[in-house]
Amino acid sequence: APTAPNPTAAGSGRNATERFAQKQRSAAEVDHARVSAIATDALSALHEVIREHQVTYDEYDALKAWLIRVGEDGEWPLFLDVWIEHVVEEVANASREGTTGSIEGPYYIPGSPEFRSEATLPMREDEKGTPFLFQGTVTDLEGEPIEDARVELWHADADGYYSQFAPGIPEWNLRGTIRTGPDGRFAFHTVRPAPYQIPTDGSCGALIAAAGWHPWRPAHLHLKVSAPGKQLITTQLYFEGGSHVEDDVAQAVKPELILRPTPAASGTGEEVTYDFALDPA
Ligand code: MBD
Ligand code: FE
Repeated sequence: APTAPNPTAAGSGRNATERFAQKQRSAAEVDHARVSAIATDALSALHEVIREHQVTYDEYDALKAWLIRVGEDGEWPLFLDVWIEHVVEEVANASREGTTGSIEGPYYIPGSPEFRSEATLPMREDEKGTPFLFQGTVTDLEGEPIEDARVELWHADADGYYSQFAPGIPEWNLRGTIRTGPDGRFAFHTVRPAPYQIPTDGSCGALIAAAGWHPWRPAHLHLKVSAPGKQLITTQLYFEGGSHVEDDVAQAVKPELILRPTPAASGTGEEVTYDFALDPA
């Protein structure tokens, strides 16, 4: 069973590591030539950095200690998704014509509560944050609406915490799945998330502090959108003018992914429309 969530780096890190281990299927067949080519080039790149910067034994030992600590903190999913995943995503989605993708990050949980067409995300009675209506249409590349598309949405709360990775938050808080109706439309009633801060008390936080970087991701929505016969797209959406939209620590912001919400027609909070176009499978 997953460890009880806890706000420390080791707490959320351990949960992310356990979640990843659960979703990871048994290893695929090994292509020795490809492993050799990639591993050789990765190691050569690192050797070149050592020469370029004249890395010392003290620095080499600091690296060893830090790598050991990343594992102890369970922060490998966080480290990889913050500093590496954006390039994997760039390569994976280079030839798509539909909606732009972005990284998944470490806090996705499959199987969130399902709704049809329009729903309020599971949230606490006194959930903090600006009420926010996020709606749109799922289409194919020709703009034809897709019925029964799945739109999965998960995001941090107004304090920047994710359910199942921080303590005291109901299990499916701010996580939900909508199946589109015949018109391809979906509408989520939620609240605006806060920016996300990488835990400062763990190994990733230690790297950030030692390098003099900042630990922030801009406020964001995470999405997975899919339909039969179409490619699933994983992406994120951001808010125009929000802090760190220009300098996301995870380098996962793209111009097409920035929302411009307006005051809601209902008179409470804000709303925005964003449409998704799915590539054929
Ligand atoms: C997040 O919320 C996130 O989306 C990513 C990519 C990395 C760390 C925290
Ligand atoms: Fe996130």
